[in-house]
Amino acid sequence: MGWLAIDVFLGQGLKIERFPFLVGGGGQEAAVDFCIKGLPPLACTLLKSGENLLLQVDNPEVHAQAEINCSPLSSEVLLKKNSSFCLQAPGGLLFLINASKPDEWLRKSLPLTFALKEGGGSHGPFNHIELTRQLQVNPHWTIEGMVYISGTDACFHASKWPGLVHEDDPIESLKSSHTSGKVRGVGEFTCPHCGESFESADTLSVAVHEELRGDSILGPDQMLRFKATKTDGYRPLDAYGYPCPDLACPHCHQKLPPNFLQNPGQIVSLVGGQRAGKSYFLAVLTDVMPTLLAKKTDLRWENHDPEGNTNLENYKERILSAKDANQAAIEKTLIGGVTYKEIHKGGREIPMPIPFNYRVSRDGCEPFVATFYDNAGEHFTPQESVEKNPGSLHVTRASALMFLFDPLQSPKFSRRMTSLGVNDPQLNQPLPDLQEIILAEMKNRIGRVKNLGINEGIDVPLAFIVGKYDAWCSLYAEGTPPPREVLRNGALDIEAVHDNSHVARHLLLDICPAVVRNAEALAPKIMYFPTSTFGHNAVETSNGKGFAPDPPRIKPMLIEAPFLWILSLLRPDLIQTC
Ligand SMILES: Nc1nc2c(ncn2[C@@H]2O[C@H](COP(=O)(O)OP(=O)(O)O)[C@@H](O)[C@H]2O)c(=O)[nH]1
Ligand SMILES: [Mg+2]
Repeated sequence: MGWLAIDVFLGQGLKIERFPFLVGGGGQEAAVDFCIKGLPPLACTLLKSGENLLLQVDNPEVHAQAEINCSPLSSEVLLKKNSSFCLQAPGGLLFLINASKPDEWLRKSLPLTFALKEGGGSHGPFNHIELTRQLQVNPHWTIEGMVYISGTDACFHASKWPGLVHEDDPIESLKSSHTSGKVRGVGEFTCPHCGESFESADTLSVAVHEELRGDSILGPDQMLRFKATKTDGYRPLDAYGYPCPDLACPHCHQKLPPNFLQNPGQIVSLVGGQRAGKSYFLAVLTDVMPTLLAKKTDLRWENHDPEGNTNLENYKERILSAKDANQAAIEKTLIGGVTYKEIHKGGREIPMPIPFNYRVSRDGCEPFVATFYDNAGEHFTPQESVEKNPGSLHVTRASALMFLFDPLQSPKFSRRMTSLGVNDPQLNQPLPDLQEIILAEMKNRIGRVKNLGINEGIDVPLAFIVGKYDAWCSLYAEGTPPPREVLRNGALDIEAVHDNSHVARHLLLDICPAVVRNAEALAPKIMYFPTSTFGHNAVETSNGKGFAPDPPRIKPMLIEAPFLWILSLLRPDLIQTC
């Protein structure tokens, strides 16, 4: 057995091995055995009394204000063995505990975690940053709450928590910004979940030990997010000494993708109207890329964040393992559907699209991490204001855009198809064609954030995908050669890309020229890509879920081309052009 003295706020502790044991702020006025900055130079003395401790407070100023486990203090208190105490003195908190294995206790229990009790409720556990944050956002807890050191009876009044600083004192709040866990909302990194910025030093760690379940933002089932103060040399340690490899955003507390600080990834935004085919496109793209790149190039396509990508991977499994179109029909991506998640942002919960991260790499090269989002189409329309629903703001941070145009929604395309006798089951669906509006709105949103002039285009590449080629291919004039393969000898055949683009653009200019003009005004660096996700006409389901592919017949056509073109621009060292 042995007694330990711990600075509650900093989470640093010491075995009490010699007596008398002096505790205080120290400095020139008093040499102390244990220093807690902020306390008067000498705050208390500890003497041995058998296995108990005798706590003496001689300083009248400390005596008048101090409390022990939330009760007033007499000048001498006997601290009985097998127990724990929190001495709250002006300027600091001292925790004393009698532990059976003091060294092990220090190793496993620091930094401390806390439970907050107020009214009938109990909250936490919190680490010291979380406790500060909780008291800031729930000021009434500061008045009524008592804070218990987790796993013990030691407690203090929440109002005495040293992390609470007066906001009107700029120097104090600056000094404390390091320990209070406040994040400024600026920094070189942007969270792929909530879109808020932060510095690498602001990231939180995700606790591993089961006892550390419960997070102030994510709820009681999730592991605690905490600001790490100890590491095992390269990984942060949680309060139980377990290494914690995962990092979380300091704003929304969502887990960041692996290696985020070394390689935060680049956003490739997929934009398009409702029912354009975005969800199928993303699911099938992530399915074909690993095999295609392995077969035709020396590149690897890997699932960069298996945990974060779960929903998209499940989605994909469901389509591709389906026996027929009825099973393969996927729900329309609703704001709030499976590719969305409620994210804590600006003090409320907002549905935001989940970032899906995939990685392209080759030995000896820095991998390219692409972040995709599967937005609901209505997120891109002007009615859905970004202020209220910021789920589409990733387009303003994107390194590249993919606009998925659905010719079957364009009345002009439908008329042309009908006049040529092309009869696709998806024609004449009662959907308003909002695609021109969406393109104009993209320009608006990006322009506002990037401060672009009215005639100024964005400087990121735009892959204009003309989807569902299976349905409209017969609109190409007689004798037009079919789109060409874009991978040749392990490289991107840029001539084939240009040829395919030229033919598709020509057709669009002929049928719906305003769309071409809008797209080119948005992004001068543009290329057109005829693709088909299914490679065959969609089948009408018999269960009323609309249209779907016939899974065994899925044979995508050129679905890889837009991404490979983008890759060749963003990372010419990874994929060469020929
Ligand atoms: N013919 C055809 N239909 C497709 C293709 N890709 C998607 N669709 C159909 O387009 C509709 C909308 O697809 P979905 O991916 O849900 O669109 P989203 O709203 O943009 O996510 C569905 O009925 C799909 O069956 C394709 O390559 N060819
Ligand atoms: Mg969708």
